[in-house]
Amino acid sequence: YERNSGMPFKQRLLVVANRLPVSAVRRGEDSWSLEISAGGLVSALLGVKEFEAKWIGWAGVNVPDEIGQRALSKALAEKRCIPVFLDEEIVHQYYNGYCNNILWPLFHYLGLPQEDRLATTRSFQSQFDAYKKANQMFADVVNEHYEEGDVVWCHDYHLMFLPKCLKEYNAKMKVGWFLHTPFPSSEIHRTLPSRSELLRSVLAADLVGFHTYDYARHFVSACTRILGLEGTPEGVEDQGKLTRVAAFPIGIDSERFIRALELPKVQDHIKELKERFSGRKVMLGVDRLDMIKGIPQKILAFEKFLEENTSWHDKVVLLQIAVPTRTDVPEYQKLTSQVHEIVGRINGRFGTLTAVPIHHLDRSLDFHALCALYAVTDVALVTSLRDGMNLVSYEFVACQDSKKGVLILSEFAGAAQSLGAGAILVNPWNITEVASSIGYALNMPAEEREKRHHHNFMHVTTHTAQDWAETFVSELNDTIVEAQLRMRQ
Ligand code: ADQ
Repeated sequence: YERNSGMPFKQRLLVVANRLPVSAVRRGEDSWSLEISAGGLVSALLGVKEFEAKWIGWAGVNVPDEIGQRALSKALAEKRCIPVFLDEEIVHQYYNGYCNNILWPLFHYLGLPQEDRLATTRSFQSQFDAYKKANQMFADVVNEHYEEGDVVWCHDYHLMFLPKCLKEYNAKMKVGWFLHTPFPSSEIHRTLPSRSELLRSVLAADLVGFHTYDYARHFVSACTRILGLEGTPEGVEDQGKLTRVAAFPIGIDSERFIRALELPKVQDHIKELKERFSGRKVMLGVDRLDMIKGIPQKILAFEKFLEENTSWHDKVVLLQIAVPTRTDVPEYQKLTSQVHEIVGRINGRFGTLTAVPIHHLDRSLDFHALCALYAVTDVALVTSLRDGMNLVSYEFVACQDSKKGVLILSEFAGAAQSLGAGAILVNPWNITEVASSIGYALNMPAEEREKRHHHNFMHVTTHTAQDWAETFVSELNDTIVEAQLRMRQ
């Protein structure tokens, strides 16, 4: 590490997230091939020069044998990653069960699972036990690799129990926790059977961060109403111990997108797309195929727009790119068929022999193709029913500096709080309102488009992912210093 190499000292940062930022494929008994998957968090931390970051998380594969585990750990070490090995049963109960079937829908206001309520209630406790067990396994690995002075940054709803486990190992460990989803109103959180235990575990952290002030406020209210603790302007206080709670809105590595647009490969894609859709305005949706993204509602609003605006029929196309996720879960399979059915109906109704109004792709696009799509888009449609932030809206803005397209954005995405002045904000449940916003966006005069775009572009390029990570970690360091000063007083 830097501290032994004579180079300037860099603080070590242990980033703990459910998934490591790599995909691992086993090639033989003791050989693995790894590919870095550049999500938002990875690019945020790649840009942070002040810290020496290491990742701790699950590699996404079951490795039951010791030879395989040793080989994978060795290969991952070269990418500064440390694996947590989870067996299939734990993954089923902790990840598929408690995280994705209970916390994810609840935090997005979709409630606890409705179907087979009694079975859910019965399996709830075993899933929560597995959740705690998995979090303890993460804590064991963190503790094994921790060195005094390290900052430990825990991420997301998968690891709400982790701060408590870490502090039990070492009360002096600097622990921060950040939630990437919304934190719901305390009235929603209180329906969760394990509501108090989870809140108390998170409160063991020194700093707790959310994308928006609303989420932070909901969290503080949950602690005051459910746990009876005191909320202060800084956070939550429990018997003299303060947990700092604050908003840290994430951003993107905007430079990476802006630079990509100059690449010949991306320029070629742009040219092809422009030819393909010449004479038509392009509308774009890019989402994981998840209930929270409001894809059926978006497509129904587009249908209403077509119904009411016959003159636009062959002059506009909606490209909806939806990456399938959690494909083994019945609700997600149902959503896929529902979206296919609606798209088929609308294309049947409004298509001609030569053109269809909606191109729906069930797949992920590579980074360069995605940048090109963002660049040729006239109107982006982000209609999440709830979304912690929504980085697609930021990526679209970053790629639009020549076109100055319009962003239609759900008021229930965290991004509405930062891009609200430039975007057209909509209630995604109100299909009539979204349909008329589509019309407004398509007809918007150039001057208004430029003004709106300028506002958003300034925000996206000055509130980057790197700023986000640096602000969180330096706030965590300050929080610890302030706590030490308070103790001495
Ligand atoms: P997500 O729910 O995954 O993230 P989002 O913030 O939009 O949502 O990020 C998705 C990422 O995946 C973007 O970088 C986007 O480019 C990429 N992506 C999406 N669809 C794609 C496709 N079809 N092809 C290629 N790439 C695609 C969670 C929370 C969000 C929060 C982030 C970060 O749900 O609210 O903003 O974490 O905190």
